[in-house]
Amino acid sequence: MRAVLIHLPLPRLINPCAQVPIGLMYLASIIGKRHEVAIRNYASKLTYEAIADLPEADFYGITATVTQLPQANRFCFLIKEKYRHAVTAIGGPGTYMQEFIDWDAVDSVCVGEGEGIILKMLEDAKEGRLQRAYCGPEVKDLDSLPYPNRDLFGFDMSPFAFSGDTRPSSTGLVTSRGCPFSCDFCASPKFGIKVRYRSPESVYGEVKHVLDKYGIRQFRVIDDIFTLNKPRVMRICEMIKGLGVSYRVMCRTDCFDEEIARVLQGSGCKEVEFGIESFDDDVLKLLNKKATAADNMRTLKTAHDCGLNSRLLMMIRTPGQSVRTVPANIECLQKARFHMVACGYFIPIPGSAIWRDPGKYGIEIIDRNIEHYDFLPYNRFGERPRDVIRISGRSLEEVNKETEEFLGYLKSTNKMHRG
Ligand code: B12
Repeated sequence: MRAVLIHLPLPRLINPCAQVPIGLMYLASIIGKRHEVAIRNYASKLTYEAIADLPEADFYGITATVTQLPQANRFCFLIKEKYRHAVTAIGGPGTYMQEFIDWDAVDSVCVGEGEGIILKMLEDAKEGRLQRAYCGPEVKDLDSLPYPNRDLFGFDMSPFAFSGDTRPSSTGLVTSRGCPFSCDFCASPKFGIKVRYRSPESVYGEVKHVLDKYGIRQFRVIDDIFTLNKPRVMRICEMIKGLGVSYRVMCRTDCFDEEIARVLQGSGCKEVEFGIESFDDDVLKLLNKKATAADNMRTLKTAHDCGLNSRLLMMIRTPGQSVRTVPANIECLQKARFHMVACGYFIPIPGSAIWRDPGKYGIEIIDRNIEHYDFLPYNRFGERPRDVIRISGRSLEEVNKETEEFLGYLKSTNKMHRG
């Protein structure tokens, strides 16, 4: 079988090549043992360019988040237009919402992790008995997986260079999978919260392999919460600290302390992305974030004092936003020490608790067409996302005004990251 795995065009992103899909690289390692496999990175291509480039194959696998599903549907349709006998499949976090799949264009979906099921899908496709949906079992022992295939894809731009250095000089690294928290704005609880860890030895082995084989020294650790298990993080940092690598991680502000910060910094970590969301405790509580504004402030100070840059991930227009929210956010940001802030529009992610029961969160979903859902306040075309929710008791005008005020403030800090 010849399989082609596809990373879709991301035409709205300003830096479409900032991150590569490591899930596809894992799948390529598995498929490559038995079949021919290629990965196509169309992140910075337009759809017609991607289709023109697409080689002939027996099986096309696309990775998609939920908001990419309409685009993935259309892409499958275009694949079938070009190669009439092509088999198309979609995987990734989007597949939990199968009501958005266009079954005229998509032959199959994989829900869950692909490594344990992809060979069966290919086998079934070969025998002409492909099922509509497959359930990919959770990989229990992450150390048993081969390293993601980096030969077929290449590298990301530097995780620290949003000022225009787009040279491919870094790679993603997954050291754990899953998240034990259940924030009500996230769909992850729907697709499994069981956390699994790789051993520090296995992580060290992959970092060393990337260094030795490719000479790449920059990493973007894409675990949901890298710092979740403190002893393990300490051990990983201890092991990699002599390797001369630099890296960025993601975590929560209530899973962080000074000891972790010092060890991260000493082992080459340059930047931590914190899921701040808001500095308004009413908002954090309603979103079931668990962390508080005080956690946010304390942790930003700790990171700064320990020599780590902080990248803040925030949301505006969330359920619970009141007249106090934007002033509270601005006041805290004025006091906090941070390096960069990325602020997204809240959207009710299909599958999340808020999507299922918006009334409980004091909002009305006024548009359930996910083609209109966009997180980015600044995309490549300078457009603002559409209004898709209404906060009870608040007019769209006042919320839009607050949004402009907040985005205007962020812009004035010169620390705003724009996608
Ligand atoms: C890197 C990343 C990106 C990168 C690359 C995306 C990609 N396709 O990999 C970029 C920057 C492009 C990106 C963008 C977005 N992202 Co993102 N991203 C991530 C992140 C941090 C890591 C993804 C990853 O590599 N995971 C590790 C690998 C091993 O897992 P995986 O990708 O899920 O792949 C496995 C399975 O899903 C499956 N699988 C995946 N694809 C396929 C394909 C086939 C054919 C098969 C059989 C199986 C299969 O097998 C893989 C191996 O087990 C995740 C969070 C996370 N920790 O997963 C969020 C995440 C995927 N992103 C998310 C979101 C919301 C977005 C955006 C919509 C946000 C935005 N601001 O617009 C955009 C979408 C693009 C757009 N707007 O145009 C959500 C998705 C939620 C959802 N319900 O869909 C996540 C889960 C974060 C979160 N919890 O909110 N993202």
